Amino acid sequence: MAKNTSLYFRIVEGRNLPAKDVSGTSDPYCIVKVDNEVVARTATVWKNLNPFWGEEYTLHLPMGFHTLSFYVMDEDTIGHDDVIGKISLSKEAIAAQPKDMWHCGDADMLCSGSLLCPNQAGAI
Ligand SMILES: [Ca+2]
Repeated sequence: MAKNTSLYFRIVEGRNLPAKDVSGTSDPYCIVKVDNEVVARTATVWKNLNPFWGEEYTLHLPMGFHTLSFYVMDEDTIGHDDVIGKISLSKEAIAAQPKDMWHCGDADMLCSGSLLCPNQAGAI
């Protein structure tokens, strides 16, 4: 059986996001990608530049994954959604430097996470 790594994290909130709509606001949500696969999506907070998501996830990651990426997106009812900010973290970076806040381009995004390996004691 293949070894898996579990990642627990919370996507808490965004702060002072840039406005992407002509109305002077944005409709932010987050997506999470492992390599190029979307594995999680938060709810959209409509017309809010300081959105609170407060969502928790536990992902089962293949041992061979390379990067975990967070995107803050602006949902649009017409046309393509815009990217507000993005951050990519390597497996090594997540293991070595657990952070309370990850900066996403222009956006401050408050997340916390820990990478857990079930075959070892505690977090790696
Ligand atoms: Ca929008």
